[in-house]
Amino acid sequence: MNRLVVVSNRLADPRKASAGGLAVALGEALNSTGGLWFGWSGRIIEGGTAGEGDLHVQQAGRVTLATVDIGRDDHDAYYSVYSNGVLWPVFHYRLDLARFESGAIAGYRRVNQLFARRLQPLLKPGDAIWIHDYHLIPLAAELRAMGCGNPIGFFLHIPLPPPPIFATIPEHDWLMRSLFACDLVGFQSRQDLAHFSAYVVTEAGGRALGDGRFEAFGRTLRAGAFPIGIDVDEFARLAAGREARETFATMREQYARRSLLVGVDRLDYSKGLPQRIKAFRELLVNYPENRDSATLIQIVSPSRESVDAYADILRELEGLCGAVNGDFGSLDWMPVRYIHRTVARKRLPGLYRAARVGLITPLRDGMNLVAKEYVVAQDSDDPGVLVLSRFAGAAEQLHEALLVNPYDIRGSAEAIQQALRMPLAERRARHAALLARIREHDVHRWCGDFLGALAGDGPAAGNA
Ligand code: GDG
Repeated sequence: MNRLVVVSNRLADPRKASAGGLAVALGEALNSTGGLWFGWSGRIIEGGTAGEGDLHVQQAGRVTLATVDIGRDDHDAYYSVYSNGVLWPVFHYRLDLARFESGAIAGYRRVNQLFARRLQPLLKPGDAIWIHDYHLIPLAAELRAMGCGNPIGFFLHIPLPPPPIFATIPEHDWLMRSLFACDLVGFQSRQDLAHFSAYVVTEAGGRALGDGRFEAFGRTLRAGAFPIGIDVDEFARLAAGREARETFATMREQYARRSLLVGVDRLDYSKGLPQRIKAFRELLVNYPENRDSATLIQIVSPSRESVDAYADILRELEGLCGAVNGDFGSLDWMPVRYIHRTVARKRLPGLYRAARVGLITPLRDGMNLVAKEYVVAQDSDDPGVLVLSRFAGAAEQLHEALLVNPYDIRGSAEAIQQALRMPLAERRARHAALLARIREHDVHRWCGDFLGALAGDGPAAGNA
C-alpha cells in the first residue's frame, strides 16, 4: 500500500493510550505505511507574520509528525472566527450563532495556504492524502493549485446541513468548489450524503452520476457515507482496567440506593445540554417516584472557551442545574451532579458502566462516539439503556437505543422513564443488537473502508 498522509487541525501521538480510538486507528494506518501526519503544532506565535509559521518534524515510531506554528491573527481568524464561529454553528444548523464577519475568510484561507505550502515539499509521488474536517475544506484545492496530483480524500466529522442552510455562508460556492478538488469525500451519515447530493444538483448545477459519483465545477469525485466507529477492543480493555473498575465500584457503592444516569460531552451548544437538564427536571416533576433516587452525573469537558457562545451555554447550564438541585434536592440527595472538568479516559468506562441510563441527546451531531462507548462499557448480563437523540449521526445505526427528539422535553422525559423501568430481558436484547453493530462498524472498518475507496477498490458508499 502507498504511503498515507493524514492532515488534520490537531495531531495526537498515536503511541499514547490517552489519545483515544480515532488517533489510535489513524496511527495504525499511518504506522503500517510509514506515514506522515501533518497539522497545527498547537503553538500560537504572538505578533507572527500573516500566512507564515515554522515547520517542526519529529518521529513517533514509524510515523512522521510534521506540525506548523500559526500567528495570533491568523489563528483567531482561521480557528476562532471562521472554523468555530461560522462553519461549526452553520453545519450544526445554528444560524443564530453564526458570526458572518467579512475578513475572517481571508485568515482561514491564509492558514490553508500555509498548510499547503509546508506540506507540498514533504509529499512523494503515490502518497494518498487524507484530509480531516471543516478547518481544512479548501486545502485540497490549494494543494492542486501547487501542482499536487496525488489522490486526495476528505472526511467531514460534523454534519453537512441541507442546501438552504449551507447556502447562508457567504462563501458556500467557494467551499464546495474547493471540496471538488478531492477525489473522494466522506460523510458520517446517509443524511449528510443526501444533503451533499442535493447541493450539487440544486445549487451547483451539477449531476449525481450514480454509484456515488458526482460531477460539478468541471470535476468528478466520489462521495459516500462512512460512519465512524470506536476501537471496541481498546475500549473493552480500558473497561477491564484497574481505574475503570475502581470508578465503577465507587459509583455503585455511593449510589447503591439510587439510579444513576450519565451524560459525557464536550462543552458545546450542539450537545443539547440545557434541554437535557430540562428533560431530567420534567422527569422529576411528572414521575415523583424518581425523587430522592434518580441522579444525573453530567460531565462537561471544557472546550473552545475563547468563543463567546461557549461561555453563554456554560452560564445557562449552571443556572439550570442549580435550579433543579435547589427545587428538588434534599440533605442527602443532589439530583444533578454537574462537573465542568475532563475526566481521565481510563475512568470513563467505569462511570458509563455504573449508569443505568446513558443520556446522549445532542441537538445535532456528526456521529457521537460517547453513545458507542456507553454501550461497549456495559455489563452484557445487566446492561444500562441508551437514550439517544435522533439527530445524532449515530441514530442511523443504533436503532435499538431509545431515540428521542431532544427539543421535545416532555417526550425525552418519557423516554428516560421508560429506560429506568425497562425489564432486564428487553435491556439485554437491545444491548446485544447495539453491541454487535458497534463492533461490526468499528473505527478500523471506517478507516479501511475510506482508504479502500480512496485507492479505488471499495464502494464510495458506507453501509451502516
Ligand atoms: C466530533 C463530532 C464525531 C468527552 N468528555 C471527556 C472525554 N470525551 C471524549 C469521549 C469521546 C470524545 O471525547 C467525544 O467524541 P464525540 O463523538 O462525542 O464528539 P466531538 O468531540 O464533538 O467530535 C462528532 C466525532 O468528531 C468523531 O468523528 O462523532 O459528531 O462532533 O471519545 O469519550 N474524554 C475524556 N474525558 C472527558 O471528560 N478523557
